[in-house]
Amino acid sequence: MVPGDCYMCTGRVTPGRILILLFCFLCVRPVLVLEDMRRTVFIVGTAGAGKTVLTGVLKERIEAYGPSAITVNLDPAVKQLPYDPNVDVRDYVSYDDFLKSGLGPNSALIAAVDSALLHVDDIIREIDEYNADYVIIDTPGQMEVYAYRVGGQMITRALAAGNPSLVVFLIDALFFEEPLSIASALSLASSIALRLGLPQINAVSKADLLLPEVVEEIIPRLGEEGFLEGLIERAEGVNAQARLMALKLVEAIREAGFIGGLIPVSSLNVETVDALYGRIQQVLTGGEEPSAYK
Ligand SMILES: Nc1nc2c(ncn2[C@@H]2O[C@H](COP(=O)(O)OP(=O)(O)O)[C@@H](O)[C@H]2O)c(=O)[nH]1
Ligand SMILES: [Mg+2]
Repeated sequence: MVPGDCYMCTGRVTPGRILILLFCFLCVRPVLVLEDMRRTVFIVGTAGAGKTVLTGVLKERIEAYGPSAITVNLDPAVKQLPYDPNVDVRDYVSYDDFLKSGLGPNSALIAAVDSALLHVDDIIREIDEYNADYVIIDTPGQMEVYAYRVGGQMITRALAAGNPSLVVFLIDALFFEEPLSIASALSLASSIALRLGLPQINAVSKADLLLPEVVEEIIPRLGEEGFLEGLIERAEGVNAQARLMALKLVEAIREAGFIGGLIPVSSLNVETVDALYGRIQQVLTGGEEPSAYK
């Protein structure tokens, strides 16, 4: 029996798996057994984009399909959460203590997020103990404090190390009110991809607030060469300099392959969250069936 013929030890190597050398008890030869490992999903986006609400809903939807999922709150300043986090940065750092020490709200937040880095080993140990299939990470409300500071970048690297990870970047539905805002949202999304250096799914959050034509005609066509450019060229009330800048920006983002593939998500509509989960599976398993767990 040649390796691969045996039904016990046939398997493909995918990024979502680790390899363990064992002996197959049927064909009695060393084989690689494929074992699923945890997958980490960072939810990132501008303040108020819906990260926290989506974190809780995504966990529920993943579990509805069978895999186990845990949530990690990385926002030291949040007062109330709509989900019960399995791991909570507030157990390690106190935003209020930084405020009491005399720092202003922004400086206290920066200090709290940066000092979370000192506890990243404890956070990882807690995550490990759950042995969950999915780890969903809710990042601080103000994206710049997390994604654009070295502390947040290092925390991301530490939490992503050794397991398939991706970023879900939430573009608030508000950006879809006019074409120049869409261009600026896409540039924000690409700058996050540069900062965090992980595979990224760009989602338009609060999709329930989008006009039907945005969901049906604009979002699906953004990947088409010239489509967003046409919207920008026809946009009213825009000065020539801003229009030119938006067009140049779109050209650069398109060349970088970063336009298109946006997925509309509403935490109020489980079908859209399921579609996001399907996309997450696709990206993390290197193109396997999105519905592998169904
Ligand atoms: N309409 C609508 N509102 C949402 C949705 N997701 C979140 N929100 C609201 O947007 C606000 C900010 O949400 P939150 O998750 O705290 O945003 P975060 O700052 O990105 O964590 C809250 O008032 C939520 O109730 C959504 O899918 N649709
Ligand atoms: Mg939040």
